[in-house]
Amino acid sequence: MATQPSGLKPLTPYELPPLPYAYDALEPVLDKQTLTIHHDKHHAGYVAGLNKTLEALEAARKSGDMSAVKALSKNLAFHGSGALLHALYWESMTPGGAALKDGVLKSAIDRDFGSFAGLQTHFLAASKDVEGSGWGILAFEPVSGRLLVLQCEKHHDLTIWGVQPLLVCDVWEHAYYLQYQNRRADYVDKFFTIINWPGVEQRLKKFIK
Ligand code: MN3
Repeated sequence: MATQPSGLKPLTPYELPPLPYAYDALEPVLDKQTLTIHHDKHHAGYVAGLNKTLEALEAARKSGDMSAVKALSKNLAFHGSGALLHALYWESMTPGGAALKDGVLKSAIDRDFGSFAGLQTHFLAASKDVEGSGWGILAFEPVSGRLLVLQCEKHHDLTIWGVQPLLVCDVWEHAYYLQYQNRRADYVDKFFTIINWPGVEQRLKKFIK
């Protein structure tokens, strides 16, 4: 497909990003089997669902039959958010964890949560107490320029428009059940020990220099 006169690139389907480390690299916090199924089956499923939904919407526009727009719009939000949050989930972790250093993220955390301990308390509680399946999310809200902890149900409920997620903890049972069974709180506590804080800061720096 030729480049548009405006310079816009032609659209391509969404792709499943490769896991940024080996499947066993997060052991013992997350085992190889959990990561393999989670990335290759669940995350891949959301990417495929997103592409399939976009194709169905295109076909609907072409045919003029928009009778399925409600279901397709729901699928777009669900699979689209699922695909994007999973990509960020892998980036949120690194083998052994990487500590938060002095810098803009630490300063913003101190300003918005009182201290790192304040953020930790809030983030852990929000992640552990999600009703059903969902996510704990640390996000940047660009209108006010503040950090927020959000509690997300499914992949897309309970958000605020325009926020940029910086750090996400998947608390769907598929993220931890093989290893932790019903002990979601144990998984969330362990997740917190392998966060890639310099990576979180890099994402924040796109908004705060
Ligand atoms: Mn998941």
